[in-house]
Amino acid sequence: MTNTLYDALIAPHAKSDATFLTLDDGRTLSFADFTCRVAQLAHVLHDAGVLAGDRVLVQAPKLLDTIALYGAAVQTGAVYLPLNTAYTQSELAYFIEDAGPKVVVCDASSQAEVASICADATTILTLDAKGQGTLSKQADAKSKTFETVPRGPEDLAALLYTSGTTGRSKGAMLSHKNLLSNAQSLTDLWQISADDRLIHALPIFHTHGLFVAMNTSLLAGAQVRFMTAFDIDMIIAELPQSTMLMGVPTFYTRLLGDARLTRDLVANMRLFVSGSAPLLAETHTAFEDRTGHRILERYGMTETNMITSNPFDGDRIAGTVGYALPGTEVEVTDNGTPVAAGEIGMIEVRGDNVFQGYWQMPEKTAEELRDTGFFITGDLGVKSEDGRISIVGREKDLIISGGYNIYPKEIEDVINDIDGVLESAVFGVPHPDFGESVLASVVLENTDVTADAIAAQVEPKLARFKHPRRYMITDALPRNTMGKVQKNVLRAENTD
Ligand code: MLC
Ligand code: AMP
Repeated sequence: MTNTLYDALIAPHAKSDATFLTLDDGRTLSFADFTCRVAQLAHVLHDAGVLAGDRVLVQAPKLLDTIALYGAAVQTGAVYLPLNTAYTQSELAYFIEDAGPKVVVCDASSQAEVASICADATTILTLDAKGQGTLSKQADAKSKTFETVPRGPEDLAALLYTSGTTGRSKGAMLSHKNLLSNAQSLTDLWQISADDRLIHALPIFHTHGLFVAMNTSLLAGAQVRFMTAFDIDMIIAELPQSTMLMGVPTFYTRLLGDARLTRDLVANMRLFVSGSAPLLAETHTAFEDRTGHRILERYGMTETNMITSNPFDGDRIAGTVGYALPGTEVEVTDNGTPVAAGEIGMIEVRGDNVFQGYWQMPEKTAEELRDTGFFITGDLGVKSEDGRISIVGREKDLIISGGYNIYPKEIEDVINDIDGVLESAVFGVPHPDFGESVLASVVLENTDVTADAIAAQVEPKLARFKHPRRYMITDALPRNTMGKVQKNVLRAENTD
């Protein structure tokens, strides 16, 4: 019996004593230890009645059991659904209602609220920041072997929610083949091997930290220094004995802001990868000047996994995201028709990496995924004569702050619902640490609602990183002759 992802990522290492994970407290786990923990957690899921295709929703801190639970979900044939720990209870309620999970893993403080939302057949398990809770406790008592549930390449392995320009989050359905094919391409291209040691400081509820970082490490049998959160002191301490770092641009601007980052410190490193948001050319250049390393920038999306990468051997050009990954086609189009080299168009992508559609949203899927298999990314780009892609803008109204995607529409909907608010426009402005940050311009009805009162009503509804840093009360929003709000005017008139 086969299980596409489990057989490729976990089973081959089941008897390996080689170190896999090193945790913040200094504990190390071999690949064999990890496989045993995955099996124990798989028993917990199985005993909760999880069957192939059932969703396992996880809002938990970045811990050994959280990443082992990903493996356990794969081993039981379930669909892993990780969520940002910053999401509020009202955001969490939406995901539970939409995905209908069989198991929810959350902090004990959310348990009662989660229970009030879930269907009766859902099992709720807890996991707190110290690794304590019913999930771990139950797992400790289980057998360290589990009979893997068969799953094929087309079966779903994960459901990752991504907000949309219409305001409602959409669950991107990712199959075993989507994830494995991308991990294989990246591992080959970046020459990841059992000799590598990756500094892992990204969250594991998004594509970058979960799939790009963990799937490639598992596939290659590489070591992972698994950090609970981004911590500049820890990263500086780990650089001398590591070989790879994967980060969002904020990682690199923060490292550059630290005088301890020197050529000597990174003498053992062989690869720095950046993605999830645009890396400024000046960051790329400053990093090379300081360390001698040219950061390798790649481009991806939740729906498509990784799409392009700068070459490992060859020119890593600042301000470009490189070439289509092997097995992935990238076109730059005008309404689906490829434009000439050097012309701006919509980036579209096709390949085994492209998702299966949005969970229970066939009309949204049809809008973004063409019958030909090409996915319309919403990013605007240019392709050079030799196929190198540069991203030049976004057609979608999206703010990327520290690598987190923030859709203005979602925030505008919450602000517009407040009594006394007529309308609002949420937009991004440049920010030195996060790349972009969020501001809101608000028009009131005939009332004297204050900016503070608006902030107080937004806060419980949306995760902290989405909160506008400032609310500007204004008489009217700037509009063009078609009546469309001109966010470029708002961006030009305001700074963080
Ligand atoms: C934290 N805060 C943010 C923020 N991160 N605000 C805006 N944008 C962000 N990204 C706020 C917190 O709410 C808090 O607010 C304060 O900053 C400090 O929180 P923190 O947790 O201590 O922050 P820090 O550890 O410094 O986090 C910054 C960060 C983190 C850059 C390390 O945001 C991060 O890990 N980003 C990576 C996101 C990621 O993995 N993206 C990949 C998506 S996949 P206050 O006010 O309470 O103090 C994808 C596809 C692809 O895009 O191509 O990869
Ligand atoms: P997400 O929906 O969280 O998966 O974010 C995907 C979006 O992040 C893409 O559509 C791009 O807009 C953006 N993105 C990812 N990588 C890069 C990059 N290297 N440069 C610019 N934008 C990027």
